[in-house]
Amino acid sequence: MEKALVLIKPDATQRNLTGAIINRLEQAGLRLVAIKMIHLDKALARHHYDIHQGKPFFNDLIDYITSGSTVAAIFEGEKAVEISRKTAGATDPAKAETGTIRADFGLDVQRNSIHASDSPETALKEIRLFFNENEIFA
Ligand code: 3AN
Repeated sequence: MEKALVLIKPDATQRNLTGAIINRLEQAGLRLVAIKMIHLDKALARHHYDIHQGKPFFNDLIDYITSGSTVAAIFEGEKAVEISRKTAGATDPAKAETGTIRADFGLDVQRNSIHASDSPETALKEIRLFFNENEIFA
């Protein structure tokens, strides 16, 4: 069964949207198999967003994602990656389809409420970064 890593970002945890976001992913047919609330440190944030190193928004992105609490979760299901990204919507909330998490809850391209793994391979790497084996339920 495929797994996807989801991060409910500080803009969403601060606005009490954690439950609503989890609910949308569950309603999309995915099953929650791991969850924790953390405060990312800069090293973990830089590692997670490694592919954006050198981009103009990188430092702001690191400051933002380390600015408050984040909920890290793993959702499982057939096509979990595709379904979680579809439920999340486009990166820019202004361009995201109505009814998606980012369209409904996102504030701007940085504070877009959710991260969802972009491929099954990335998901495995991201899951290893945020979770130990014994924190993941079958
Ligand atoms: P997605 O999360 O939709 O896969 P990515 O991987 O392109 O999007 O971007 C990762 C994160 O970097 C985004 N969720 C957003 O917070 C931030 N980001 C991407 N593009 C921009 C941008 N042009 N300006 C500011 N932040 C950005």
